[in-house]
Amino acid sequence: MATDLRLRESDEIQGDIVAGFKKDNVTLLFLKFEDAARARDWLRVLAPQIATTRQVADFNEAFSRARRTSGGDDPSSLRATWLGVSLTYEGLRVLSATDPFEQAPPPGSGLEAFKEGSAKRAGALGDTGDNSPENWLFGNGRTQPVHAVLTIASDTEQDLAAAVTAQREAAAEATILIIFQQNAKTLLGSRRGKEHFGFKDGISEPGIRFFDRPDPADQEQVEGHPGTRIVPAGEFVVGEEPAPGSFTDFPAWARNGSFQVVRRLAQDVPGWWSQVSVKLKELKQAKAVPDTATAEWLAARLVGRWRSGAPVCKHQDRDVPNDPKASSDNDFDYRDDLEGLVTPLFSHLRKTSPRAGLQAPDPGRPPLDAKDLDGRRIMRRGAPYGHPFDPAAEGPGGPDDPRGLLFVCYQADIARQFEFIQADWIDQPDFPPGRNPQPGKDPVIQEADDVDFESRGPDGAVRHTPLSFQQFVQTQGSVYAFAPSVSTLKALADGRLTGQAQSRQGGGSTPKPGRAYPADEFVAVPDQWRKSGQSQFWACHGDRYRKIAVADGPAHTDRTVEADGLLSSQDCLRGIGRIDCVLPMPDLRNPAGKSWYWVFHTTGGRQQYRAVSVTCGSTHTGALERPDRDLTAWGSLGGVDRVDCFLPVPDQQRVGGKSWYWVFHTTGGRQRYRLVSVADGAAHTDVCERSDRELSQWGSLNGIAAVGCFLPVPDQQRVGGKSEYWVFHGENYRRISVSDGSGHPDRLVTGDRACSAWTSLS
Ligand code: N7H
Repeated sequence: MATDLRLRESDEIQGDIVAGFKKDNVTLLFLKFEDAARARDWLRVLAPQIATTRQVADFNEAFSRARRTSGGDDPSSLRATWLGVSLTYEGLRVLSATDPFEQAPPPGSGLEAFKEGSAKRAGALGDTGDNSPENWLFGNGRTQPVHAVLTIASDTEQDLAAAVTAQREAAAEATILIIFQQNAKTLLGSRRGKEHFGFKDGISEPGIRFFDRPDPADQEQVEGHPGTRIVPAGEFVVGEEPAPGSFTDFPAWARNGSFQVVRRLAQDVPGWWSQVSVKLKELKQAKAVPDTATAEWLAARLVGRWRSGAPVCKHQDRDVPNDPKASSDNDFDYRDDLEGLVTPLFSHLRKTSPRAGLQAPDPGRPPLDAKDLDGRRIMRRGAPYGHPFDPAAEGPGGPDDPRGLLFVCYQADIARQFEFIQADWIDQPDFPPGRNPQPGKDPVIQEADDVDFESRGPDGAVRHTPLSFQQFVQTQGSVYAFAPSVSTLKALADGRLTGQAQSRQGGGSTPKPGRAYPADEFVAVPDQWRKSGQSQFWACHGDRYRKIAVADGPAHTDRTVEADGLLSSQDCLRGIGRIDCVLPMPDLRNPAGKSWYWVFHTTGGRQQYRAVSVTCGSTHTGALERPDRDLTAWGSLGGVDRVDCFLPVPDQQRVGGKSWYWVFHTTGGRQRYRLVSVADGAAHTDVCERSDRELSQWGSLNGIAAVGCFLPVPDQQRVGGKSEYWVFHGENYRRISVSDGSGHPDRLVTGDRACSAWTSLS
């Protein structure tokens, strides 16, 4: 029977929840809406840009495949920038103009936790004293409420910076305040994959039913990840099969969403390590540890894994830093170490995920099984922030330079999952329960003045050495939010909490599936470029086209000049179901009153192109000049599946008998661009001048999965050495500029807006 992996195909569930962005560079923007209507407009533009599970899962799979074939190196050509958004209870209320809960949420439920927000729950979670909300940088519940958290994640710093700029501009346009910006970044070099105390992180994550491939030999484990249990998807995605005993009475708007906890946890690295040395001395004096024990030895027991990630339960004496299998080993439990003599019961690993081997409080009963803990897992998506500690550094890297963990986790139920782990396990000295002395709190992240270090004395008896730990992790901000499905985001953009978002397509023809409505391509009407202060274009969409005009001037007012006509009504376009793109022949613009074009279209499953001409004058009569040819006849487009659009290089048109173009094409399911030239003359010889680049390398196109088409801003062509274009993608468009000269630097002029802002395209 084929494995059901339907969650991989989801265009509803946001991409960070089950697939995971897994990017080296992350920024979180904490936002406050000042004007509900404008916030909805912002969300309408944002929603189609949100990365879905399908997109992220496909990318991650392609990345892993490329990594394997290159012997373990990261494929630098595969880059992406992802967006995710979550809303607090207040944020949902502002957008929907209603209380998201028709009735008060059940006491003790995750919905109640979400409604109250983290600041109200601080006392119960150990966020007191220095950790208390009054010291927080965001989410303190009093000043500047957070309404939304925007996650921007990218493979490179440059791509991230461009995307953050674009999102900050879009927020400013919608009068949205940025309360706080939190950057995070994977540590580099030998610290890659590690958090600031120096330990490898992100190893033990749950597997998810209908997303992760089960091992054929054991359907309960993820293939290739022994020990990683597959748990019901409802533990993370509302509406999916829940873990037994879970809360299920969620409101309809929560379906396919997930609740998110975001915490800024500052880490005092030198403080924590010097404490480890002090405690080691105490243990040596008490003869509770071997004489050979080092600070690394003790630190590994506090965490449960060595720095490399190797589990202490399998490597008791020393770390194995060059053993990749050990450092990603998740195939263990604690059934043979119920007392915690190898991996202490207070270790961070056993406190946060007791696995099989948790002794039930009732001594007569056998230890709990791993599945008994389903419903208590979290999907961790955090990353370190700040420079790594360098004892010799002043400023960045120095002891006072801020650093820590940007802790992010997803779950269906904040109370049963994150809060339970934090309050009932980490912060509970009596967990695991029923022991005397009690094991104590988690000394890695909490103040733990009551830790019981167990060891076996020379006589074989278990000895107890009390230890007291100060806290070197401080909560500096916390937010509870909800990452809705794409449908709910769209509904919220229309001011509603549920239901299918209204079609934003307006009147006119029904768009064809596949390409974006409203415009597949714009073609400048040959003799109507900047005439009497306006320019005319044919806007092709689906099987139709219409004529529109765009006025010069700052407002660039647009209007429809001629209503829709069918492509098939033009003899020269007969047989074309939809136009993919059109390239005017560079040296045949208006000679003898005719202009020539190559028209690219996908018919019969393959892209082809034909040559047509259009006369100037009032009738603009078209003629077929050369019938269809296969794309393979165009040498510089070798290997391309489908050309989506051409952008003429502004200062390289008919220079030295050649014109240059950036060609945006979709090949292997992904859009990239290459540079080609076309020579003047009957043969129009073409050359590929530069091979493919990823779309993410074009800074001002950041966040766009595929460009639909470009429309030149008529009165901004080569003005002050720059040319401006409207870039249409999906249901949105943005404005960018491209400078003349080497490198052709580009810049985002105006962030995304909905295409519905164009009167002529409705
Ligand atoms: Fe933890 N650390 O460096 O010690 N964490 N954590 N965590 N944590 C884990 O197994 C760390 C925090 C969990 O399934 C590892 O992936 C630090 C909070 C869970 O066996 C390391 C901070 C919460 C696991 C760290 C911090 C959790 C886990 C080993 C704060 C929940 C999986 C790597 C600054 C409320 C356990 C790995 C399992 C693992 C560290 C915070 C939960 C090295 C420094 C607040 C569920």
